[in-house]
Amino acid sequence: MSALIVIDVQNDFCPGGALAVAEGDQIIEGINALMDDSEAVIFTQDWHPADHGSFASQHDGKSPYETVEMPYGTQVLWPDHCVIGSCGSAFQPDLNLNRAEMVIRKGFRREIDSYSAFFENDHTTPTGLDGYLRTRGITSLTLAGLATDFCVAYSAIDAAKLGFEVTVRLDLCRAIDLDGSLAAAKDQMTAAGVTLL
Ligand code: VGL
Ligand code: ZN
Repeated sequence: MSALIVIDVQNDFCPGGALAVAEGDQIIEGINALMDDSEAVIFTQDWHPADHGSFASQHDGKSPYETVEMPYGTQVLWPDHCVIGSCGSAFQPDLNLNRAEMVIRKGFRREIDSYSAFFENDHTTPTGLDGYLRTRGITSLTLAGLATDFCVAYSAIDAAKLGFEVTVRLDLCRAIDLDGSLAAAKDQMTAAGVTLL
């Protein structure tokens, strides 16, 4: 059985949002259409407390897109985004939510960020999605959403490492692309055995 995983198609990642991804809204029609061909549909939602450690605002003297060392490694600092319950954290209103069988929220612990739908950024703390998919007999995944080079890539690589057959629909993703991060993410996904379409 296969599933479509729609990654973080939220207001803050779309034009006008706090961490807007260029053309982030232009993938939504295609994602809605792809749901019609999908056996199961799962959404992820970036979901941060207002004092989340990935926010530059929580680090004196730091600006967005600088980095800090966290106990789990280097962390990019972001503008405040996807604050729990805010309008920015809501799904972009054009996204069809009717097919959502599961919404997995991530990044809700103040002290750790979570790009991947499977593990937080320590690569150890599970979100529970692996168990959910296995329990449902889902072995093949198609990923689409935002952002290609962060949450989509981290999710795709973790999924491939966990043994899922993974395809990323690059035409239905858009990237942040900090310092060549899109090219690096594509190389890492390919190396992990992810099919890029
Ligand atoms: C994301 C940066 C911070 C993403 C989430 O969805 O790719 N990027 N939080
Ligand atoms: Zn985030």
